[in-house]
This record gives sequence, structure tokens and C-alpha cells, in this order.
Amino acid sequence: MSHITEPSAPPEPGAAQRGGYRAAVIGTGFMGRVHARAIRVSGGRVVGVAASTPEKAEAALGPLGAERAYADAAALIASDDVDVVHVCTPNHLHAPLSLAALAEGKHVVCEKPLSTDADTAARMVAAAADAGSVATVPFVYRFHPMVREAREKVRSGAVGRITLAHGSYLQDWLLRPGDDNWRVDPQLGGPTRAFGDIGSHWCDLLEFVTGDRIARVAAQTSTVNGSRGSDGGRPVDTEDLVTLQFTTRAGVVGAAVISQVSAGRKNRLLLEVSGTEMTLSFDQEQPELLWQGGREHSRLLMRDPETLSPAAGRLARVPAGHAQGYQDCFDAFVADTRDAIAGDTPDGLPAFADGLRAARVAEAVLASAQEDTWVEVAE
Ligand code: 4PW
Repeated sequence: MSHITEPSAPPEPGAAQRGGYRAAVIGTGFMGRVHARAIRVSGGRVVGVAASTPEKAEAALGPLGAERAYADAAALIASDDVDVVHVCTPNHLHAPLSLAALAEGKHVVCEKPLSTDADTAARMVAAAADAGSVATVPFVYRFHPMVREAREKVRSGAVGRITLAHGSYLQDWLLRPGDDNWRVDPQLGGPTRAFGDIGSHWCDLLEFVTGDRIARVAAQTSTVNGSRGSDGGRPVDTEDLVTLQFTTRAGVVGAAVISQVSAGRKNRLLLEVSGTEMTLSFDQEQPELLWQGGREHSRLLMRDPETLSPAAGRLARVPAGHAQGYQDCFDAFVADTRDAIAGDTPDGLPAFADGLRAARVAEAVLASAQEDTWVEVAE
């Protein structure tokens, strides 16, 4: 099969395999399983798992490939066998567990949102710096090679001066009143739901690709299902959708639609950036492709390590023509976290500062919707 080009860099343990990666996972839901797999694929060990009950932790040993079930999160964090704590719990526990792990001198990978309020997220950034720990947040869509390719085209000037950015992040798993999850409860999920959960990814991707920052926002929120639950009877006031206008520091204007109630849309993150020379469009459900629009010629770029920039090519984890996706992003993110712990400085690794940034944007979005006015994003 001579036409198959191998990825430019081997995906598995590289420089930073030195020292190993002894990780433990708190939380055994969908995200806990994704993290555990990424740890193992990156050459690490899932040395332990903790859950809301010892029984749940025990039951997760097999599915997570974990070596030991801890009675609770505190015991896991205190363990000398654990170097890196992955926090994959409901949102309200992200901050206390991460802070406890940092106080024990652990490295931390914490799911987004970093905290349910931005001031606490700022304390987490400071705590990570004080501890000298690597502290990362899985804004994993950054790890699609075609996202890196888009970023390189902006960086090189090929896109020209950016004039417009827009897109959407649409899902449908909360479409019906009977659809329920801890995320809809502000005590567990935080005051913003659709925006905190998926709007944060969109804004992170926009800022990552453009290198610019959202300066001010005007948002509307809507709670389509005002009550939820198996009998549809529990009142809910976290938002199902957000429409957002924004202006960046560089003066780019843009708009985004974020929804968890868009029938048929499963995980459709679309980001389109227009500059004076070209438009780039990335759709997370077609992650092998990047549309490059030009006045005279437009083309669909494919993830081919032979034609990608080195920054994008290094994230190719399977040969060209073999689709790579969501779990691959997680695998690459954990591999870069591992390398950062070993002393490398991987390009584009999302850290707690990026989680704080997302929390600040989320607070501005919520305030704008509540006050019905433009709101500046705090720095
Ligand atoms: O972070 C996001 C989640 O909370 C994800 O990337 C997709 O939407 C999958 O689950 C939710």
C-alpha cells in the first residue's frame, strides 16, 4: 500500500515517556472513560479511579482499565502512587477537587468548565502556578489537525486581515422535556449550561484559530424546556440555547449560535473565519476536511500529512485516508499534557488560564442576556 503516507510523527510515547504518566481518574461517566482511554493510549497507567461511591469505583475498574478503586476522591488525591489527577466529575466538584490535588502537589487535568464561577477559576490558575504543576483543560477540538491547519493559515497571513467570524455549536440530546442530566441543575452544572458546556468550546476554538480575543458580547438566552425530568415536571431555568454577537479586540465582528435542542444536530461545531484573502470553514463532524474559499478558486483541503503544515501534521495519528476523530483529539491532548509534565512545551496545549478565559466569557454572556445589553469580557 505504497500510496498510504504515514503520519509525520509517531503518535505514541515520545520524548516525555521518560518518568511515565501515573494518572488517576475521578468520575466514571462518559468523560471518565474517554480520559482513561487517552491515558492508556499515551503510554500512561490508570493507577486508580474514584467515584461518588466505592461501589461505582469498583465497577469502573474494568471499563477504565484502572488498577485500583479508591474509597473516595480524597484517598485518591492523597495517594503517593498518583502523579496526575484527572477530574471528570459534575462541574460543581471541578474546583474543590482540583484545588485539593494541587495542594498535594499533583498535576491536574480538569474537565471544563474549570469552575462554575470565574473568580474561583482565577484561584485555580494561581494555585497551579504556586504548586508548579501542569494544569490543563480538555479544549480538545484544538487537536484536530485541520484546526491547526486553519490556525497556521491565519498566522502565516494567508487569510489576510480577518473581517468576520461566525458559526454554531448545535446538539439535540436535550431536545425533549424528558431529556435530563445533572448539567441542567445549576447547583451541579453551574449557572450557564448550554454556553458553559459547549459554547465554551466554540469560543475557545475561535480565539485559538484567530489568535484574537472576544472583547464584548451581546447575548440572548432561551430556555425552551422550562421543566424537565422523567415526568417532565421539575422546573429548569438554565439555558437551552444562546445567540451571541461579539466584537474582538482587533475589531472583528461575529456571531455564534449555541444550542442543545436542535433536532438532528448531534455535535455540530462549525467555525467559519473570513479574511481579506480567503475564508476558512471547519465542521467538527467532518474533521478530516477544511474548506478554503477564495474569490477565484475554492478547495476542500484534506488531512494529508504530506501537505499539512508541520504544526498540523504532528497531530496526525493515523495515516491519510483513515479517519481520525474525537477520541484521537483526547489522546493527543493527554499526550501533550504528559510531555508538558516531562518538561516539554507542546504548542497549543490548553491550560487552566484558558479555562479561566472561558469562564470569563461565559459570565459576560450570561450578564449580557440578563441585562439585555452589551457587556465587556473581563480580562
Ligand atoms: O465537552 C463537551 C461535552 O460536555 C463535548 O465535547 C461534547 O458535548 C460531548 O459531550 C458534551
